Amino acid sequence: MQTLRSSSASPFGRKIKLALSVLGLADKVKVDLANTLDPEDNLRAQNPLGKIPCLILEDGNVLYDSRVITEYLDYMAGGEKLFPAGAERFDVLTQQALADGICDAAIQIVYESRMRPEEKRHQDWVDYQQLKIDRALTAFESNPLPQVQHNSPNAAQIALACSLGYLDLRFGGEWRNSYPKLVAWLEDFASSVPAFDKTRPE
Ligand SMILES: N[C@@H](CCC(=O)N[C@@H](CS)C(=O)NCC(=O)O)C(=O)O
Repeated sequence: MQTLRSSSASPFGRKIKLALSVLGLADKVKVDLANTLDPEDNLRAQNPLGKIPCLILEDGNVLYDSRVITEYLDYMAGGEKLFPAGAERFDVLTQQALADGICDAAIQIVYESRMRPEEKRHQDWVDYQQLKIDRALTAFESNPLPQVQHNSPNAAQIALACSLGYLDLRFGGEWRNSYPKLVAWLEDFASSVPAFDKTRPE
């Protein structure tokens, strides 16, 4: 049995849970909750960066980060399920990077208030990160990803759904006021991919 180190709220971990579900691999992996802030958690021995998700294989080898794990799961499922073949693959990889970048920036904003005492917080830095999110959402709004057919999203669609879900979780879904096409896209994603609702953070 393989082990996924993750948390309930991690959007990057959620990507892996979705990938496992749509690829039919969920019963091959158990989830072991990780606490990234706890120095006693052996996560830091598994991934020196101390980040989740990471996947512990049966032979003890450890894979991280979420993009590497996604590639690995696609390989385990026979390939070309989450990434298309040929030149199109690079479009999906780039869209995946843009979608993940939304979460990278959102997490910086969350950590600014979680990790720093109030007097050390830097609003310019928060604004700088927020603009990354705004530009990425604008790009997806004006050039929407295709809708998902029959529970078979690609890696970029999974990443975008998880990033939007994280914005809902941490920022009260404020993005919904400005990006109507993305709101409709996410609704459609949720109805095509049952694991999206099942992996909603508590
Ligand atoms: N690029 C990484 C990002 C992972 C990431 O930032 N994970 C967060 C939780 S969602 C984390 O582990 N944060 C703890 C830390 O940065 O120390 C991936 O795609 O897996």
